[in-house]
Amino acid sequence: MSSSSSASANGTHASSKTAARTDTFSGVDYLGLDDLLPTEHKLVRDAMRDFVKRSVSPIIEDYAERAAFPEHLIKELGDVGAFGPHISADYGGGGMDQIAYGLMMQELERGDSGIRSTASVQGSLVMYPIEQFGSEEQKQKFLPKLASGEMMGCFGLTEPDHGSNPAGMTTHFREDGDHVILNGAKMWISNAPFADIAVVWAKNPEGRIHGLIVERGMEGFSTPETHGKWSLRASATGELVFEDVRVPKANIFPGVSGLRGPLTCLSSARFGIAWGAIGAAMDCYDTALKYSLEREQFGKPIGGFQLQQKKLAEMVTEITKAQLLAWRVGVLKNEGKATPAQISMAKRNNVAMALDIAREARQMLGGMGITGEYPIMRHMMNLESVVTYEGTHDIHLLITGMDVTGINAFA
Ligand code: TGC
Ligand code: FAD
Repeated sequence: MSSSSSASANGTHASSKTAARTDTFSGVDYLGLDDLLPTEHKLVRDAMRDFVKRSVSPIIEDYAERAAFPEHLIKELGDVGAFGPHISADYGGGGMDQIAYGLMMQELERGDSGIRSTASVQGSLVMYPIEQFGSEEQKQKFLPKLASGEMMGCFGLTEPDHGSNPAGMTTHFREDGDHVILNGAKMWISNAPFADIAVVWAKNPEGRIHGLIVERGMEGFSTPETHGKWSLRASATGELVFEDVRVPKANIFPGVSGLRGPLTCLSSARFGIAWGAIGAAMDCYDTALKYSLEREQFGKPIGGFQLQQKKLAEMVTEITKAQLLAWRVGVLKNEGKATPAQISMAKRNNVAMALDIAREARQMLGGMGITGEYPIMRHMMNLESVVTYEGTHDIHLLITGMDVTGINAFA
């Protein structure tokens, strides 16, 4: 159970400093979906679950309270294969399929959405575009180090005035011999404060979007940290500021231009989030279920009251539906058939499902639910970012709406 080793459901109170949790999570599989997974998927999933129990659960509440990113986890994340499991083994990636990737994101987000963010940005938004659109030289130079965690990356698409509508971006570059000169700013960028490289999307003088790899240390490039977040507190977020940054032309992706480039990366990351959100939901459900069997009021466990059972029954039902949705999109993605709109549906549904479950589970713990003795409030706050980034809940609804009607309702 995801409860504190120093607190029980019967009458103890939150300590002033959050104690390390004893994490006894063992999965949520109401419909026997494990039968759909081959042994290698289960091994990958269980290895990541062990990593989370060993290295994330004991420390994460403390880091979230202090709004600090646990940088010491980077090496271990690399060692357990969390960076680019779906990237070719030729370049240091895991060479695994999409369902293996999804299961890894599920387990990481069961630990914390911020840790999953770090891994999914690295794998889907930095390594993936380099693999898909980069030159052979870029692949050789960056991918093996990104896979091991020796080098960390971030992804700059969003700007202060262009979030849901990245096509309006104003970050731009002009040619200067064998370099380009980059100007502009990105904001809300996960991993920016410590990243060694940034995959940046910017317009050329003709207004066409291109992807560039900007390296820390290039003159005029800075990454100020964003403070004051009540969500994703254990993840480092920042800006990317470009003031006449000279970027070698060799750092531009030769293989793509236009908004299709960044949106292709987002399809990969959104798929991972559809799985990740299940992890957060499972942790909230598991915590609430166990608490409801221990906590007594009116002379019996609160899990014996119909209103509490309704919450638990609905939670496990919604988790099961989300698992099926993620699994099916994973099968389609492995076959190269998943459409961006299908991925949008899975991201939107599963994150909303997790947020609803976090809110219900929080209530089931009464006052204890607002403390860091249990993981639910942290998941709930994290999910407010997850429901916003990688396309907001409403943007994904509009993507589904456009897909079924053929009519664009964005503008
Ligand atoms: P639109 O005209 O629809 O499309 C432009 C071109 O892109 C293609 N395309 C896609 N390709 C691959 N995957 C997708 N999901 C795609 N969606 C569209 C499309 O076929 C077209 O190609 P081409 O070759 O014909 O040019 O573009 P639009 O300007 O109308 O925009 C559509 C809209 C609103 C859906 C899109 O802009 C959008 O998705 N907006 C949301 C922005 C967003 O998600 N930002 C995320 C920033 S990164 C982030 O949040 C990381 S958080 C990481 C973490 O911490 O985990
Ligand atoms: P806006 O686009 O201003 O939207 C505000 C509201 O208006 C939303 O509710 C939206 O749904 C609604 N809206 C907008 N357009 C329409 C429309 N046409 N019809 C109906 N409603 C509409 N970005 C990156 O590039 N890289 C990152 O690593 C990254 N990490 C992030 C980490 C965190 C913690 C957060 C919070 C964000 C991150 N983002 C990142 C940015 C994220 O992708 C954007 O916040 C998101 O795309 C929404 O953009 P916005 O915040 O500018 O909101």
